[in-house]
Amino acid sequence: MTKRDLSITLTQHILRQQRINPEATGAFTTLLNELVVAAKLISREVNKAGLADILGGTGKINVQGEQVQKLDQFANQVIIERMQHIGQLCCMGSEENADLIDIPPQYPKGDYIILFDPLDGSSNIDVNVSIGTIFGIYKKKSKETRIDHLLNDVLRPGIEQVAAGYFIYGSSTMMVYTTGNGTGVHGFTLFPSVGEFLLSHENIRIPEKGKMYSVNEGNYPYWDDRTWKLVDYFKTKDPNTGRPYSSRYVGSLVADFHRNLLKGGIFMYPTDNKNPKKPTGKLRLMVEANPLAFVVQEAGGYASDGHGPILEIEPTELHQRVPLFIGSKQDVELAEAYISGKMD
Ligand code: FDP
Repeated sequence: MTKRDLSITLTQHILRQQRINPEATGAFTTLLNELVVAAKLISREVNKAGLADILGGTGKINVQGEQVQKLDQFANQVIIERMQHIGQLCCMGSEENADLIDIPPQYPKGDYIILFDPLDGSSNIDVNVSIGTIFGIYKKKSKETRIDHLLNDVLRPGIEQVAAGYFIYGSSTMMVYTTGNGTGVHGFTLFPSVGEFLLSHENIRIPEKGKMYSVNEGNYPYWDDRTWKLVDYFKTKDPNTGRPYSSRYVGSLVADFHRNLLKGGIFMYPTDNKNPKKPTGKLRLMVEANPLAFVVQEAGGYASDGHGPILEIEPTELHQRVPLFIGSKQDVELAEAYISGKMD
């Protein structure tokens, strides 16, 4: 991270990036700007959680089999409603919706696709712990416009994203995003009194190697031998390699990821056998792993499923789950070596 220049607003920054790209039409700028408006509305609601009747569950179960919180539902609705009318999207995909979301016929369609997790870390909403919104943006390849023909345009490796990032609703609200291709990862902090995101973290670089590991160790009995060895490695004393690492686990992916991005470290959600018939990771490839993998790669880090880059996985379904190892490059490469058996 280099300098703090609080005079640059997010909108100015997006416009500057647009000017660098001679093919840019402004469509993408419109898209990001509208997403920012949605996030400001979510941030406002998150900030008054506890005062307004917005805490707790809706009583519904989502496509992931999880309790839908009121704020989850609010965030999902706000993003869909704000984004559907801008004329730049051909469809959307949300963690909360089983199928792709169509653009209503009264609005024009465009070439972009946005996939998002409206409110990540829902189990932390009621206890005032940081939560976030994660997004990845793709450009349609085909000429299809009908929703039932667009799945192939959506099920693409994360490396094909044209932008990705997240909003974190924490001690302050921040947006971190990248458009890839060496443009860098930039962070903006929402100044509530001005209502603007201002550039606070320009060109974020993740340290090559960290001092912290983040994993839910309550899952220890459900892991395999290689995962045990990996986690034990981080806990073993060896001053030459800076071990033991410190443990930090918020249980909100965005919060754990954001800390590690700024300070260095590794976040892990390995495969577990809680469902012995189908051992799997918990996190979603399209709306969680891919966007954060795109960000971390641009910041000099790495994301792996334990066998290879997250960004190269060919998805087969919208709500596919993956094991995730993400953060400082050296730490994630080491995790990959353990999980793929190179250290056996
Ligand atoms: P949550 O279930 O609270 O929405 O994406 C799901 C997620 O949170 C991540 O934000 C978080 O990192 C992880 O699950 C926490 O899962 P565990 O409670 O199993 O550790």
